[in-house]
Parts: sequence; structure tokens; C-alpha cells
Amino acid sequence: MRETEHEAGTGKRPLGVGMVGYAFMGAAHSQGWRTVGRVFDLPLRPVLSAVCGRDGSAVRAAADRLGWAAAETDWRALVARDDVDIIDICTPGDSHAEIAIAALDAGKHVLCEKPLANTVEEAEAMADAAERARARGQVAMVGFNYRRVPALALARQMVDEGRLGTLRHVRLTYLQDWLVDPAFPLTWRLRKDRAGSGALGDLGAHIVDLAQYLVGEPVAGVSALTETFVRERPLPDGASSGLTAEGGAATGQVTVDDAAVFTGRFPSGALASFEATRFAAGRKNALKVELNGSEGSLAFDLERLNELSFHDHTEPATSSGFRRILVTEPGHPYLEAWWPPGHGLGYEHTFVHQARDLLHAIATGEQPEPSFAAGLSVQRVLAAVEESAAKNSVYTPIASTP
Ligand code: SOE
Repeated sequence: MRETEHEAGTGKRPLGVGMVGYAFMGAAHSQGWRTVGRVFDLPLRPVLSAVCGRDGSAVRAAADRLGWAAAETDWRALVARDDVDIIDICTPGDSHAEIAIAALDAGKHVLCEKPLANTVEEAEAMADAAERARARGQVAMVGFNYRRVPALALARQMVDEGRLGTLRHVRLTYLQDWLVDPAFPLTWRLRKDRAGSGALGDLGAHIVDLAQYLVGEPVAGVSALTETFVRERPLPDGASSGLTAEGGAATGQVTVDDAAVFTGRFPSGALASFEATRFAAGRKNALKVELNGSEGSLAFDLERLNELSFHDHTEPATSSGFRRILVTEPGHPYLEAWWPPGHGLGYEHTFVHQARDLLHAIATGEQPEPSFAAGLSVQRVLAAVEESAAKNSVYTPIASTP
């Protein structure tokens, strides 16, 4: 994107963003792009150049609502635009590979929503394209936004600093309840051809990525069970997004899992347990992490996202115990740029931090994390979970990402 007269001399190079998809994730990413330059001091300034969707009038309305300068109805036209430097992919998984590879091959940087793809083969092709693009100075990142919760970034720092000693157990659950009602319609999120898998790829992908991020190693193998509790649902009647729709009289088959429960091993010897479901009545967006090491433990709950619980096991047993760290201080990850000490953040801020990390990577030339290789590594775990579950929980080793 060319520097305009207005920006010349400010030291902020404008970088055009083109986003594909404008439903829930598109709205969350738009919020991130709109806010990041006002909060973080970066050498680059994102410009919301154009948003893309197939329905012309709906995408134009979304552009107005979400703050995009233009609307496109063909993602290829978006990729071809001169005022677009970053392609942000917020579509269902069945289109990730095609759009991301085309965008990278066209010289654009790419941010892609999670899970990276619907299959390992697609994820491999995407990681290859990202590697080729890297040699040309482009970056590619997966939208595992929970890495950008300050408390979880702090947890990672504490693991790196050795505050937990040798990790023994990691325990992650991600529970929601929006499918409990059997009348909830069969939206794209319940179709394998669109979404790749169900709770596994949608929620399990987040906790697998977090586990690998926090432990610093890829999962080496898994034993899994998956289940589809409601196998037939009403087809959506009229317009639907993944999470909201009205059901009609006709019904169809659910082709994804409703829940996945699995255990895993890390090469270091740490054991992991995971549970992902959209059937946990009363649990709205309940992502919990617990790490137990030889020197201490950490616990996190997304429903209390400004807090991290820490138990220092090197303290005397008579006075030690879990204590609450309020992750709201300027010395904590991302927080210096926000409000005065003690003022917490929320879900939406993770998308601002995600945009910040991508722009920082572009400005410095460093490859951002999670890279497409990290996304591929998660994809391999998801595939191993499905393979293990198909064999009634047989332990399934995972070839590590080179
Ligand atoms: C729905 O389950 C969903 O919107 C996921 O798709 C997101 O990745 C998660 O962050 C919130 O829940």
C-alpha cells in the first residue's frame, strides 16, 4: 500500500488489510484491526481496505458496520487488490487452504482463523506455502487468540522461567453448551465437509495449541474417545451463521463429533488430558488450564481471564497454597499499552493483541507464532484423535512437524 501525504512523516507505514468472512470471527478480527493502532505504538498502521463475502448486499452492510472501506464478493479479487497487504481469513475451514495458499503465492501476509485447515494434507500444503513465502519476507500466522490472553502469556513466561520446575501434568478443558438443545439447527459447524470436525476442531484445537504453547513441545501421541450425541438435526431455515440459526421442518445428519475426550503424552514425559464439548450444560465459554510441575502449579479459567492462580511448591508447606495473581499490571504481557494498573481486559482484547503481534512480526521481519507449522502440528494431533477414537481409544503416536 502506498504512503499517502497525510501519513508521510508520521513514521507509520500504512498496511492494507483485506478480510474474508464477516460473521462472529470477522467482527472480532475487525475490532482488533480497528483498535490496535490506537493502543499499541507500532511502526505500521493497519488500514481496513476491504472485506469479502459472497452475498453483495450483506457484505456491503458488514463493511459499513465493521468499518471496512470497500466490499468484494470474490476473494480472488480481494487478493488481487493493490491496497491489500494482509489477507485475514475468517471463513469456515473448507476454504482456508485455497485462500491462504493463493494469498501467500500472490505476495500477501496471511492471518488464518483456527483450526488451520480441515485435513492434515491441506495444513501441510499451507505450511509449505508459508515456508516459501517466508523466504520472500512474508509472514503467516494462525488465529489461536487465547495465546494472547495476558494471563496465559504470563503462564508461558513462568514456565520458561522454571517457576513450575519439571512439568508432570497438563489438564485442559474447553466446555460450551450451545448444542445441548436437539432443536439447534445443523449449521456449517456441524458438517464435516465445511468444518472438518466438531467440538474437536472448534474447541479442542484451542486447547491442543495452548498445551503445546505452554509446555513448549508437540504432543507425541494420544488415546481418544469422541461421540456424537444428537445425530440428526433440523436444517437451517433461511440465513444462518455457525452459532445462530432457525431450524426448519427438514432434517439432516450431523457428520461431526459433539465431544472429544483424550489423553496425551509429551516427549519430556509430561502427561496431558483434554476435554472439548459443546454439550456441557451451563458452561458458556469455559476454557480451563492447569499445569502441575515439580516446583509448582498454575491454574487458569477463561471465565476469570484477568486472574492466574499460582502455587509455589518450594514454599513451606505450612504457608504455601494457591494464590491469585491479578494479571492487570503494566509489567504483565500486553498490559503496558492499556489502562492504569488494576483495570482488567476481556475476550475482545485477544484480537487486538493478535493484530499487534502480526504487525510487529511484519515490522521486524520475524516469523510470528503460532506459525502455519504450529497450526499443522495441532492438525496432526486432531487427526490422531480421530484415528484413535475410530479404534476405540488405541494409543496413536504423532509424527512431529519437521
Ligand atoms: C464457538 O464454539 C466459538 O466461537 C469458537 O469457534 C471460537 O474459536 C471460540 O473462541 C469461542 O467459541
